[in-house]
Amino acid sequence: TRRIRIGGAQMGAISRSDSKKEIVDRLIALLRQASEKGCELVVFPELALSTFFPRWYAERDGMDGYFEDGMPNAATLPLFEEARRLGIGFSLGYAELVQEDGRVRRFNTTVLVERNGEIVGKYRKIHLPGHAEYEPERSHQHLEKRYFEVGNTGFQVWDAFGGRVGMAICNDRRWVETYRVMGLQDVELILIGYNTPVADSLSGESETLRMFHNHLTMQAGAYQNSTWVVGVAKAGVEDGHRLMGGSVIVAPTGEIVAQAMTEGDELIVADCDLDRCRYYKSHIFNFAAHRRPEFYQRITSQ
Ligand code: CDT
Repeated sequence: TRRIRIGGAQMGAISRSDSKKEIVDRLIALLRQASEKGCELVVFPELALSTFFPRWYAERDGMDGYFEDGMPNAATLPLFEEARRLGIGFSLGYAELVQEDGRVRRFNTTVLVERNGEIVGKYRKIHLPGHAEYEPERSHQHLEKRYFEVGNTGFQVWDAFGGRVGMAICNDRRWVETYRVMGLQDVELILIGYNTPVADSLSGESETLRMFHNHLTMQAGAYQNSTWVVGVAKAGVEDGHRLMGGSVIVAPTGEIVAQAMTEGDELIVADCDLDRCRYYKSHIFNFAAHRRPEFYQRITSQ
């Protein structure tokens, strides 16, 4: 078997006034807890180094203070060094500011760091939810389309941690294509961080229904592609705005094997045998034998 013990490091709220040092110290505390529990890989949330700033309207460059212009940088180096010392890998979501193609670009990004401290993968969020301009009819703004560009990395899969590892970010988890594009690359473990408001002022959906959708999408993605999925929240009340918890580790059967119970900093742990992906990949979801892509053209042509 290829068993890897994984920690999902759910974070509680980060408020606007929290310093980068305070935030990184919390990440390091979760990392040490994971190390004590024998984890080899820790999954941190989306935008784990700041409050969920897209809830506020400002100039497009007005949130640049929340962005990282290098990874690791001075603020996050202690996390990278501690992880290497402990021999634990991790994935970390953050707002990325980069000079690329001769201009400043901003992405909602996550990196995959191996146990030796090296960054082995980078993913930039593709499905950006919300809107680009202030919308007065909403009680909660969600301005990701204002502050981020659509990611340009595609959905890649890396050989890491003894398996095939992919990443996605928050709203990506609701889209079947996210999982299938990685499934077609034989993915065995998908790492997802999220920041999801408990309330949607337009739909009026209940908290229970929104949590159901959170789990439904990750469980279906795991089962239909025969892969482990680790979904980790930044949760709790950030400057008066409540984000859902419900972080989970999902087996290739679609079953939840670990789940967070709080909306604070909380580590969930599971032993994930990557060989458990094999059964469905070679039977009911044997893509080579059973897929009919000649009937799927609409998916990429429109
Ligand atoms: N961060 C993120 O992508 N959140 C979205 C909220 C959508 S409501 C506009 C999500 O899909 O969870």
